[in-house]
Amino acid sequence: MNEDAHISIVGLPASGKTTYLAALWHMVREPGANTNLHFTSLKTSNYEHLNTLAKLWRSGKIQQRTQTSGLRTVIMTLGNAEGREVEISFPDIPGEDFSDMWEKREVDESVRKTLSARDIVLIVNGDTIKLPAWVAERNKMTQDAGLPIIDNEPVDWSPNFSPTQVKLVALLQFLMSETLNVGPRRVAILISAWDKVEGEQLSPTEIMSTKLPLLFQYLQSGRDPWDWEVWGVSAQGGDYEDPEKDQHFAVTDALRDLDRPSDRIKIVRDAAVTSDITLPLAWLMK
Ligand SMILES: Nc1nc2c(ncn2[C@@H]2O[C@H](COP(=O)(O)OP(=O)(O)OP(=O)(O)O)[C@@H](O)[C@H]2O)c(=O)[nH]1
Ligand SMILES: [Mg+2]
Repeated sequence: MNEDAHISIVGLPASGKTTYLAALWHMVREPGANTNLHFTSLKTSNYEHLNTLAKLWRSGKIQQRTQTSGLRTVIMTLGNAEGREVEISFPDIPGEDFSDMWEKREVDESVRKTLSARDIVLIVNGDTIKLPAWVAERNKMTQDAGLPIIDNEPVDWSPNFSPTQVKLVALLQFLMSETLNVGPRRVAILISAWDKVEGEQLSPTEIMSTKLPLLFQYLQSGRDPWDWEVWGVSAQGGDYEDPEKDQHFAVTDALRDLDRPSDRIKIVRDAAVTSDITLPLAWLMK
């Protein structure tokens, strides 16, 4: 195996990492599914854990938050038609560890190892992008709407209040830093929950340039030598129900009614739409 072919999946809390894994695991094993990459072997983790994730995904239930570290890192090997293989790590760390890295400037040994894989999939939840908010702008909107401006108590600033794109750029800069010293790298940016943003009729690149302009400009300027590409990814096809809240959505029913669960998946790159969830991984292998 080409020892360079190693991909890590990273993303902030609730960005969609576990959901992507669940859908990927289902799809690379679904009989008759037509994917660029096929399943070869599991290096770490057990089938039972992955099957539980995929079962939840098929039944239209959201995944539990990834709580603890160190128990269930998944390392999966996928292969392409030319017989090349790639090792993909889904580090078993909650998204908070990625935020902490930036907020506290701390990175523990297992995370460091994960981040040293040359190729990265960075998942960004398109539905929960935290935009920069200006108090003056908010006050003007309130005023324009004819509402009284309420003087709220000042709140102490915390790094956690920062816009999503600030955290992501800091994360990518860290990945390029001398601390890791990996050299030129490739990153596939997946804007997840694409079903929630596709109504805006913008391409994934356009969503990135309008909602995450700092991230877009950082990558486009070539300040750090990233080879990058953006996809819109709907790993669910729509909202799933939270089993803890006893929810029932018509949209989830419609998704469950599809003949093949993989038909829920949508992978968008420019104008091209497919259900092959392995495409961004195949691009990273090129
Ligand atoms: N509508 C929609 N929601 C999605 C999609 N993918 C993920 N989500 C939602 O995004 C939320 C977070 O998904 P997870 O997969 O648990 O995210 P995570 O990155 O593993 O989160 P942590 O483990 O907590 O860091 C859940 O509520 C998902 O249902 C999608 O394709 N469509
Ligand atoms: Mg998770």
